[in-house]
Amino acid sequence: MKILNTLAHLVVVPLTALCALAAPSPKYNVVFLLADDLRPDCLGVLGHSIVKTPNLDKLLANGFIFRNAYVLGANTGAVCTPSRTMIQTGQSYLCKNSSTPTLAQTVKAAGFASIRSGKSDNNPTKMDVDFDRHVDGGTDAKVNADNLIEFIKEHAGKKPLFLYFAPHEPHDPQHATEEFYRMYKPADIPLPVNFLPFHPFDNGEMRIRDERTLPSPRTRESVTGKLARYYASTSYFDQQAGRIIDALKQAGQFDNTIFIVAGDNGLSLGEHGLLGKQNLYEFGGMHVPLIFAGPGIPKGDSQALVYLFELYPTLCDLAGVGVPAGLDAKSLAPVIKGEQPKVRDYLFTAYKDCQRSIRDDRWKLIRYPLINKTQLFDLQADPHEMNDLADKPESADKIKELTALLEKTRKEYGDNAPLNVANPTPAEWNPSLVKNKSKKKAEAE
Ligand SMILES: [Ca+2]
Repeated sequence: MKILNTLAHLVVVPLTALCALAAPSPKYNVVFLLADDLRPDCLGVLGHSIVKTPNLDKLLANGFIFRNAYVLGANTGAVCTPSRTMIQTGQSYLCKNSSTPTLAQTVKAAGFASIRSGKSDNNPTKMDVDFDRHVDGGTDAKVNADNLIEFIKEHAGKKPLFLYFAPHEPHDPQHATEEFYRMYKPADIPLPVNFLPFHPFDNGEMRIRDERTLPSPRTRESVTGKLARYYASTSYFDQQAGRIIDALKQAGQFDNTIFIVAGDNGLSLGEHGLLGKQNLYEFGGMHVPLIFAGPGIPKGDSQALVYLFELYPTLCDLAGVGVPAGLDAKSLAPVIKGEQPKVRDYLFTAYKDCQRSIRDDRWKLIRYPLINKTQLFDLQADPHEMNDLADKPESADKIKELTALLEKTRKEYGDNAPLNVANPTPAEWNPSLVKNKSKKKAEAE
């Protein structure tokens, strides 16, 4: 009997190992908490001095923070759409052909019981059908959290869980409950250090919806009022995330869960006189929070340049289900595990055909082809981008170097928008120009 058992052991182990190689099953649950338009610093755990996010702060206290995470770009003012599509595909939005599996398909093939509940507008909803359950719509994070909590109760312990929480908060019109609105008084909220009443030149997107959610020129009252609502809505997001965390604890699943907390795009709230996500400043459309926490993830704080959509291969890596081949996105697991400091030397971002940017660890160049304008910032000395060095004679070599890198990179990504156009328009811009143009348009209509 002893010999037989030994032989059986010898036979069984290799077969199990082969099965594991063919279709690795998840080692952990994965919970993806995606806020809508969450700014890159807007959680207590990230050092924000005003916003209150106690549930996420506790969850992420020993998490791994990526300080320099960005959306690659957008071909539409609704930056949510390409961003969420890139999360689902792991491919750049400039990529023309993709035969690689979506995140939902990978999750399904790995054997997770999966659900997504969240906003359906500006979201690649067709890709959500591959989750076991997708409950779209709603403008209240509580409803989305309820859907996930019900799913946890049904499936916990039976299969590994993949939960994708994607509510509308804190996107405008900012939604919260009274307890959170009361927490933030506009008079107590400072203006951004780089606040301006209006943006000093035409970046190609001065009249879009987001820029018109407050009157222009901006005032202290209007901007701090919007910030108060934004913080209230972020705290409400936190409360609902806390309910999901509690449900996992009650189901005995918390310690076995990898959490990813992120925003789908950034947002200007008075910085440079801007309000939306249609610009490439650090507090603009592309810079987002990205934090991982859970088993096997050390506490960390990284300056590595990464893309948001890299969360797709990263979660596959961390959960042990294998990373699909052929993705533009790279797994960040080697950075998280301390095996390498970075996955990219520089980072490219794009907005429609009017803005392009490239940055490295220190320097950032933004190019506005349609008005033939370039900005250069030293992000180490000037993280709020208040001191444009482009016109300084000593910047010439750096501008030449970064422009060449930008040109090379945009071609690598298959980006067809040139860095120079034949007939650039005047850069001049001020709020009265918008009013006059709006009036003319209204008269024409
Ligand atoms: Ca968004």
